[in-house]
This record gives sequence, C-alpha cells and structure tokens, in this order.
Amino acid sequence: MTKPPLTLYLAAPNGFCAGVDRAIKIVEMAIEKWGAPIYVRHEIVHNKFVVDALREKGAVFVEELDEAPTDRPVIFSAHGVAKAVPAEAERRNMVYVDATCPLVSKVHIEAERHHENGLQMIMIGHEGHPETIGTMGQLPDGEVLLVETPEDVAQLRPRDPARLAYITQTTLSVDDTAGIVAALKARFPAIVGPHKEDICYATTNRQEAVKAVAPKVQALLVIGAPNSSNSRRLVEVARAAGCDYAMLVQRATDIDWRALEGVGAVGLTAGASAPQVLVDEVIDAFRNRFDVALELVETAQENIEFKVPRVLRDAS
Ligand code: 2E4
Ligand code: SF4
Repeated sequence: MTKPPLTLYLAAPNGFCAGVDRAIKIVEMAIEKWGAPIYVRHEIVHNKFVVDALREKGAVFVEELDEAPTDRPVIFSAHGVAKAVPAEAERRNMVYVDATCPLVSKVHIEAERHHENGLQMIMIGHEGHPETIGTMGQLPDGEVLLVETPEDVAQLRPRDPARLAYITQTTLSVDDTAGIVAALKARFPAIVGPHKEDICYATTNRQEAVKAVAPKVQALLVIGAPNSSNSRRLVEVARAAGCDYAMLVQRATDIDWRALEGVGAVGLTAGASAPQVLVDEVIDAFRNRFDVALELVETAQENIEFKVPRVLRDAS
C-alpha cells in the first residue's frame, strides 16, 4: 500500500534549553557523587519521560522538603524555589543543590534589587506555577502582586502607584506579555521594568520558530507535558499565528491520526523540557503512516551552556 505524501516542518530551535540540560545534569552528577537515593523537590523539569528516566537512576521526587529525609541530599527543580525553601533546608542541616535555571535566578535577583530600592513588584505570570511561586517567594508577602491578563492590571491596588517595578515568568507568550506590559505602562507611567521582559532566549526562539512554521501547515504538534508552561505557550502561539489545529502531545501514542487524515503539511516542535527521543519517536510515527518529506525551519541557532554548581564540578 502506498503511503500518502506529507511534508513535516520541524521548527528549530526545539526541545531542551540550556537550563533544562543543566538541571538534568545536576541530578545525574549528584547521584554519581553521593549515590542513590537523591531527593528532588518537584519534577526537575516538567516532563514525565525525563522524570521516569532519572527515577530509574535513583532520584526520588517529592513535592515538599519535609517529604525528604534530612540525611540525603536534595535538589531544587529548574523552576526555582521561594527563599523559605533553602532556609528550611539549612535549618534541617540538609545538603542541597539548587538546579534553578540561571535565567530564573536572574529574575529573583532583579526582584530583590527593586525591593531594596523601595519598589513594590508586579509579577506577570501564571498563578500556582512553581516558577511564579518561587519568584514571588523571594520577597515578603504583599511585596509582589500577580497579574495574568491586561484586565488584571485594572484591578491592581498598589501601595504607591509611582513606586512600582515589574518582572515576568520566563516562559510566557512574548506577544501576550507585550500587551500586559503596555497595560501596566498605561496605568503606571513611572513603572520600572527590564529592558524588554524576563522571557528567556529559549522561550523566545521556540515561539519565533513556531510562528515561521504555522502559516505553512494545516496542523501543528507540540511535544510537551500538560504542566509545562513553555510548551503550552507554543500551542497558543501556533493558534494565534493561524494554525487552528495545534495540539500538545506527550508522545507519539497521543497523536489523533484521524484528525490528520488528508492533511498534507504538519508542523512539529517540542517544548524546552521535552527530550530528543520523543521528537524522534514522533517523526518515526509519521514515517510509518506517511511518505514524509522532513523540512527544517530554523529561525535561530543556540549555543548557550550553563555550568553546573561548583560542588558537583569539583566531583568530576
Ligand atoms: C524552568 C524555567 O516553566 P515550565 O512549566 O515551562 O517548565 P518546564 O519544566 O516545562 O521547562 C523547563 C523550564 C524550567 C522552563 N523555565
Ligand atoms: Fe532557563 Fe529559559 Fe530553559 Fe526556563 S526555558 S530553563 S528560563 S533557559
């Protein structure tokens, strides 16, 4: 039986960013240095496949510090933690390694600097997301007000409208965030902010690549987990760019093949926490069903690498 032809446009960059790469390395190197089990507070990155692979090697995932014993090292996930978390680890005399992405830590430092200058902070982010909780938790309660939409800006009741700064989650939609920043600047002309926003290079690049692919395809798949903010944003970006059928899939078995019947061009990308094996798996699944022409749509090249913390570097 002949397979129907299909052009598969692979957005690039896709998949692992430097922060994810570093976080996974930290867990692996900690297991090498201290042996198993190594405790990890929260999924190291939001991907079941990554988490399961590390669990196989001896990592134990917990949601809160008090679920880990005090006599084993604990690692904080790439999303960052509130100040209270390392403080509690120290109080309990625990060995801990912080796998917070350096680009998230940069936002933490920014928040502290503004606070020292007497500014109240507005954080643009998603309520309940671990990065938002961690970043807001850098400052005392009430010092960071959260907004998720331009409408939220109208509801803000800051202490002093003339003494404000804003910070953002690193994985937001670049375009949606620009709208919220505009609303903030319109209501609080004196608000201080980062040069653009705190959205990281990897988030920006993956969204740009999706925008380049979306007009070429009738369907676009994003490999990523339902709790992965950056991956979910890629689905929204694809839809906003005119691709109505944009779906998040965790792996090949999630693909709704009936929805793709008769489609001649499909886009594919992967969130920053999705491993390459899953991209390969999805491409293979397409090859099993279609006569695939694979085309790379590359809008940027990345060569950023972050060092692991010294305590692990010295070990190797
Ligand atoms: C830390 C910061 O934040 P998100 O839900 O996108 O996290 P995920 O683990 O999916 O991606 C890696 C990551 C970690 C991104 N930004
Ligand atoms: Fe760091 Fe950006 Fe990757 Fe998040 S998506 S881990 S902020 S590089």
